Amino acid sequence: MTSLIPPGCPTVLTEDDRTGTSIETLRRAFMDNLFFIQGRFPEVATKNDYYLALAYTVRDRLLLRWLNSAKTYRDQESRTVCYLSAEFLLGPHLGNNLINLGLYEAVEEAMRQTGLNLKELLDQEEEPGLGNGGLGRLAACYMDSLATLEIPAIGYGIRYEYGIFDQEIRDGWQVEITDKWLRYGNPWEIPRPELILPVKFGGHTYSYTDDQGRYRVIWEPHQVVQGVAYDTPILGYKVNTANLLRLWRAEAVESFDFQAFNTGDYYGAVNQKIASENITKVLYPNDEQLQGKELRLMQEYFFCSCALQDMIRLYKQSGKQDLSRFHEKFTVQLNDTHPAISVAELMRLLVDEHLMPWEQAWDITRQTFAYTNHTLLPEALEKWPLDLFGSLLPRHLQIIYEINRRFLDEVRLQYPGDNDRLRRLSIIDESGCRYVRMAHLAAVGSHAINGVAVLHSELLKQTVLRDFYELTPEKFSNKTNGVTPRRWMVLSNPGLTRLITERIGEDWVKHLDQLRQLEPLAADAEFAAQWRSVKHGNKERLAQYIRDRIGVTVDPHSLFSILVKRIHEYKRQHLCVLKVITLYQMLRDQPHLEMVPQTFIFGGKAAPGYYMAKLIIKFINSVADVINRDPVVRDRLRVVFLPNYNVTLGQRVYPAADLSQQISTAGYEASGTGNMKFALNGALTIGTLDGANVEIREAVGAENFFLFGHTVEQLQELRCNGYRPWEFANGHPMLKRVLDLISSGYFSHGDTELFRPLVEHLWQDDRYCLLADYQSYVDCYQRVLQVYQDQAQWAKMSILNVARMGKFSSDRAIREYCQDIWHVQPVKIVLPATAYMTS
Ligand code: B1H
Repeated sequence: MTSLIPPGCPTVLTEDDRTGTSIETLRRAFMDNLFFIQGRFPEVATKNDYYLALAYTVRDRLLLRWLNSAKTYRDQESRTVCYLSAEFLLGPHLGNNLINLGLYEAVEEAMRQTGLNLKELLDQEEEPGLGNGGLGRLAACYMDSLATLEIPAIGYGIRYEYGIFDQEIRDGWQVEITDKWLRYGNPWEIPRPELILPVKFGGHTYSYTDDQGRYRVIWEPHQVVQGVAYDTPILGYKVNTANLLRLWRAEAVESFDFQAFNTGDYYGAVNQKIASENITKVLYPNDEQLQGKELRLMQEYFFCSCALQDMIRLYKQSGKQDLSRFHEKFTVQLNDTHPAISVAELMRLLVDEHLMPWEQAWDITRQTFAYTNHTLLPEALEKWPLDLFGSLLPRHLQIIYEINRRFLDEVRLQYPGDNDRLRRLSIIDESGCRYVRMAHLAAVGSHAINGVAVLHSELLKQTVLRDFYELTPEKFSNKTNGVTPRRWMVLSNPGLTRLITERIGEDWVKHLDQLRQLEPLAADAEFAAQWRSVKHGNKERLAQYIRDRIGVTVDPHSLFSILVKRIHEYKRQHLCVLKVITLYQMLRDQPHLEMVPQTFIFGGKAAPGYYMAKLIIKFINSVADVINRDPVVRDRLRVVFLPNYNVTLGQRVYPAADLSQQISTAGYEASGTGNMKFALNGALTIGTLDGANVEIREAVGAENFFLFGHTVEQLQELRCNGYRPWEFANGHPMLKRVLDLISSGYFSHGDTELFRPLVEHLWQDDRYCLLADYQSYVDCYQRVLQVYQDQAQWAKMSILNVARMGKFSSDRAIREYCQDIWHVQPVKIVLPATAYMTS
């Protein structure tokens, strides 16, 4: 057993205020922190003071586990997973840490005894929005599962000063507000001002032969910045493992350049400082759209260099000087290509700075890295213009050329004379302007490559990485995404959690497959009634939130049909709006038509520079305005756009959904993870055969899933024959009426211009085939409404969905990564019997 307590040190056995978990101790510790950390007494304390006092109370309990984990890993020299990601979309910490510590109820009671309401304190926390959407949230779910499975792991990323912008809606349009998440301080991170690493940019290289006859390259940078580590503990569920999330902030090397000051260039020195700090100032808000900005490349290189230098530092701490076993200590996962520059950086560190022979360094590098691809969208595939790349990272460009030269030599051996193939495989794109293709760098430099759902992994092999697949098929595998049931069920849906646990015990939280024990209960009328009542309660709470937030009243008895995710044309939020307008037309045509009352709820952010996406938001809001005002349809149809969709709002929304809309064009959504969160909370899905929808449908049974739309193959055929969207529009009277109504200015106060770009694009080009899928979507929706009228049947399907969704736990996904790619084992963390020491 490891202990932080030096042998022979006297210890106290009483429950300590920093580690104890009784209600009384928690209450005392909380007051202590209010006094001595916040410097407040109750009469003047604000809610935020109370929140921080509680956060520090919880943090102490985390730190105990974290320090023991760190010490154990160090003592045992544990093999460690490093998850490199430009985004970690964590969501609020407090509630999650209480769940994972098993202290939620105790703290709730301690707060009650203090006259406070835990829920209100939870609401105080500003979520760290250090990600755009699914990719960043996946990294957060994986950190939770790694800790829960007791796998030694470090998450490396960027401590953006401003995360994803806050969205406001003004006159129906999105307005972006800077996310000042650090404004009131961040109690969950521990700055490590002494842990700083230099990162070089620009300048030039020169080479020479050293006195031992070795060819050496020196990189003389134009600029050096320093990375400062900020550490956040990530605790597993009801285990003592707390792993490390280490985020880097950029600083000027000297906060005050005395030399410049003395020579009179004060402002030059100030500018230098600002330029350095700009690197980690703000998250690029472009989900799936490469920006090609120099600062973005600087961000990527900055955090990768810090991460790799840090790993080498940790490796050497264990007394080993020679880096020949680096890949045995660490396995590094590249979360998409954003950290792909790591391949060249590790080569540089090994070859240039640690004087390792190229071949050996390349061996280690390839055995260290594995690469996850998250998208097939051409506009998201990272490539950097050669001159930009070379001026920022001159040494890396040389290294990439050398990697490429050796790689293409191997390809030549396997495919003599096949120059086309060489061109397609090359890390350098030479067609027109020359680029570095980051996906190729990642693929060449990794021993494993995976997609994030079965369909996506197959398409990856057939399209974007086809030539790589032909070259090294053994590297490829699929790892279907998953989500953590701790945040996405236990924390966000306490009612459902209680109901499930009453029936099947609590093991399902860690072994989600056990939800299957609910299957027989699908036929149990009493259970179904309880199930429905939990859902209804959740819908009432969301309805209340909607009323408070945007002043729209929605009926919790209506069908809640929800579409929340980033706004993107391929995700087809506007297809759903076409459907809404169709329903509206029907109700206008037949004012007394009996129809299931429905509430359509939308939410999501658009990239600030993505015009169409912003227009779609305006479109949703404009349609909502007209419909919600129309007395003819008002009690049967409501449309709501919830501003500022983020993790916190997701936690309110998923538990309240009846219907989950997963309606992307087949072949475009790599996996999706919202689809899993909805289904795990008892929503039924209407969806296309895209991403993980395919596997969700297989798991829950085709009869419990509302399928519509063209398949990937059918779309391919449609396009091969020349897709003519106008034929679909003209061939469907209802669809044509809907499009004409929009064009007439009906939803834009008579303005016929406003939505013209949207409608014209659909008529003429319709890249994402909305019109081709419209009929099938509308028909499918009719089936949804039919089933919904039979509430017993709906409840049964909902229970079966949850019972069969166990596969989509991130624990399952992480187990697969551990077995097939990382080859790591769990390490048990044992807390010392006495948690604290006295002198
Ligand atoms: C996903 C991204 C992404 N795929 C570039 N790609 C970004 C690409 O800032 N950028 O430059 C940011 C994000 N995000 C998503 O990953 C997929 O669209 C989802 O289908 C998938 O579920 C998720 C996690 O695998």
